[in-house]
Parts: sequence; C-alpha cells; structure tokens
Amino acid sequence: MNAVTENVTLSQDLDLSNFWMPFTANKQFKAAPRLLKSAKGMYYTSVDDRPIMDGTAGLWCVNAGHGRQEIVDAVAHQLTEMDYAPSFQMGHPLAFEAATKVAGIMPDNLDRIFFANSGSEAVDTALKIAIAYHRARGEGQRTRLIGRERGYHGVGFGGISVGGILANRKTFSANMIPGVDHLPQTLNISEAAFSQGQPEWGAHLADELERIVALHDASTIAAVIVEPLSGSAGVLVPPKGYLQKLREICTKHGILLIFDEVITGFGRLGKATASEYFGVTPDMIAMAKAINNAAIPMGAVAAHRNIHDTIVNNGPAAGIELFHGYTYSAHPAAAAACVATLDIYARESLFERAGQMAPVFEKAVHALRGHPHVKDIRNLGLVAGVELEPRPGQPGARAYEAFLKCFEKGLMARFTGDILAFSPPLIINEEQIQEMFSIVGDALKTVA
Ligand code: PXG
Ligand code: PLP
Repeated sequence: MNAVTENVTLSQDLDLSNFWMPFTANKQFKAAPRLLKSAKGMYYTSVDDRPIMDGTAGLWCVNAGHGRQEIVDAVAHQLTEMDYAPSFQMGHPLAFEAATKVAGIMPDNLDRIFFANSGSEAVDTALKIAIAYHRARGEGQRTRLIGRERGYHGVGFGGISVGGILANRKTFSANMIPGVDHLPQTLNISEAAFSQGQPEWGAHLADELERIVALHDASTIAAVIVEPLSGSAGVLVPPKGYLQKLREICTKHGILLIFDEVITGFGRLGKATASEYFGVTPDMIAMAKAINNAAIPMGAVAAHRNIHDTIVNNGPAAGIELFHGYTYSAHPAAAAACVATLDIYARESLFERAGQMAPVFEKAVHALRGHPHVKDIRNLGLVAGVELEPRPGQPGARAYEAFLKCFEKGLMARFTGDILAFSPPLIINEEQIQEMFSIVGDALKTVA
C-alpha cells in the first residue's frame, strides 16, 4: 500500500482533473493514481521509482519491448526531416515502403495496405471497403455485416455495432448502424475448462453462420468480421476447426471474411498473423498496435488485391475511387516507426521466439490452477486469460483487486470483468515468465 500512498504524494502538484481518462474508473483512479514515468525492455518504472514488469505489452501493443533505440532514431530522424506530409493526392516514400513491408508478412495476396491510426479506424475502414467492394461488383444490396457476441472491434459506431461487448454497446443501443447480426461467442467453460491451446469443443458454432445466412439471404450480406482469437473480452481461443468452417461458409456464399488482428497481429501467436498460425486466410485483415510497436498511433487494413482492384478498376478513369481516409493515414513518423519495428521483428526473429516461448508460458499460467478463485485458464501463443469466480453480487471486483495487488507487487496485468489477461512483450524470457506468474499466484492468495 506504500506505493499507492507515495504515488498520491508525488502527484500532489499534478492536476488530475482535466484528463478524462479512457476506459478508466476515473474517480477510483484519481483517488489513488498509478503513474508510470519510463519504460525499457520488459519493465516500466513508476513515478515512485518501482520497477513494474510489463505483463501486457502496454495494451497488447509493445511487442518488441520498450524503448527500442532503432525506433526512437527512425522517428526522430523522420520528424526532423519532414514532420508531416498529406496522403491525400500526395505521398512520401516511407508510406510506400511501410506498405510493402507490411504486405510482405501478410498471407497470400492480402497485399494492398490502407493506413489508419488505430484499431477502431482500421475496423471502420475494413467494413467500408467490404461494402464498397460489393457495390463496385454490382451487388450494392450486400450491406449487412455479421459480427460475434463478445467481439471487440474498437469504439467507432461501426466497431461497437459489429462488436458484442454489452458494456460498450448499451448506452448507444439506439444508435447502432443498421443491418448487423451476430454469431454466438465460442467460450463454454463447462465443456472446455482449462483448455490448453485450442479447445476441442465448439467448431459446430460456426454453423450458426448458415442459420444467419438463411435468415437474411446471402445476397444481403457484405462481410463477417471476427477476431481470430478474442482478446479484450477475456481471451477466447477459437475451437479447433471453427475458423476453417467460417471460411468455407463465407466462400460458399460470396461473403467477405474479415479477421480483426489488432491484437493477434505481429507475432502474438508465434507467426506474423493469426491467419498464418491457423492456416485460414481471410479477405481482409485489420491491424494496429504492434504494427509499429505502438511508438506512434497507427492502424492498417490489408485487403486482398482483388478487392482493391475491383474498387479501383471500377472507379472513374480519373478521380478518387474510394472516398475514405484520415488526415494522418501513413503519417511519416508512424510509417518510420513501422519500418523500424518490422526490421526488428525480422532481425530478432521475435515471432518465432514467441512461438518457442509459448509452451513455457502455457505451463506457467496453468500452474495457477487450484489457486484461490481460479475458475478457468485459457492460453495460446503468448496470450493467456485467468478467469476468476466473481464475488457474489460484485462482478469484476475480484479481478480489479487482483490487478491492484499485482501492480503493488510489481506487475502490470489487465482485467476485464473477472478475467485477468496476460500478453507480455515477445522478448520475455523464461525467468521473467516464471516471475510474472509467481507474482500473480501471490496476488491471488491475498485477494478476498
Ligand atoms: N479490434 C481489436 C480486436 C482490438 O483488440 C481494437 C480493435 C481497437 O483498437 P484501438 O487502437 O482503436 O483501441 C482493439 C483494441 C484490453 C484492451 O486490454 C484492448 C484493446 C484496446 C484497449 C484495451 O482489453 N483492443
Ligand atoms: N472533423 C473536422 C472538422 C475535420 O476537418 C476533419 C478532417 O479534416 C475531421 C473531423 C477528421 O479528422 P481525421 O482526418 O484526423 O480523422
């Protein structure tokens, strides 16, 4: 508790009132703030000079670890050379270089890259491209979008509409975009508790897509969007065969399949993409976060070249083909960070490293089975979720307390509802994996 008290002292000169914090319990936070001041490698340092192990790669985004000098140098150089250049009717070489590098690690033919500045924007972009694609093909009636329960696709109106997290939707329920339906979510603890890797149970849930298609008719459906592995909702690992079935059904009905890889992209599962890991190729991939190690905001969509060509070739001979883009699409500093980051991933074989560490990580997290309150543990690659039995009448309170206890003991974790989530930088070593879950184990023993 000392740490928290000291933080309050340190922040006495700091006015906390103006910053309306995102996805934060503002009142609770400002009463006992948790402030970080620097970061290097696997660790943050708090304002009271305590090392805090980064168990979550920031918000699932700092995959190469903190303070990478090559990225710092690339961004500093770029800002000195040219701070900003428009991407509307103008360009700069690094934007093209970044697109080529990203395309180079995408699955076959998903090599046309549209830049945005966040995952939410990447999702909006992918949904709009799907609708524009069908229209360009002369099937303008294909506008319906299918998401999934418990899906997280950011916070834009498109993203919350196809998303399936109630808390993010209920305030805005009357304002959702029309023509959306949802697949059922795939977690079933009574059938697949403590699954290591992909659960055996649940592939049949993909057949629900056939039911939805029969209800609305395929001719009205533009796209299905899913996270190949759901992160935000509490680490829901796809059942074996599930994604393959979704792919087959989409192909059969001419529906585009979009993978939201904002979390799974860039090595989280031991491959560049979850698509590559699962051997299932969607028509578009939305990404962000680790695309440039989160040094500068950036998101992107990788679209199959046929999607790009259909929209661009059916557009006017002279004139804009797709009325979409952001002031900061392919921002020079973000593009510089992207190129430097992808070079680090390749040079250090970080995706392979994540794949090699995954069994160690799996064993360490499953050793928490039997600890107080632990109801389920799920993992894949370098992602794990530890679901706790909720405190009666106080959903989320127990995981919040566990998160605070971890922070006091020097570990940054995430929680959503009563689920703790872990997704460390891919540079983590075996000793740090053991340290991380031993802190979690100790924290759980002290949680009421
Ligand atoms: N899609 C997915 C699959 C995501 O995980 C977004 C879209 C939105 O990205 P932006 O950059 O607009 O936030 C995300 C973001 C958490 C957590 O710990 C997860 C995200 C963001 C913040 C916190 O649950 N995912
Ligand atoms: N709002 C106004 C008034 C604008 O002029 C613009 C962009 O020019 C936007 C919103 C969109 O901003 P961005 O391109 O950064 O998404």
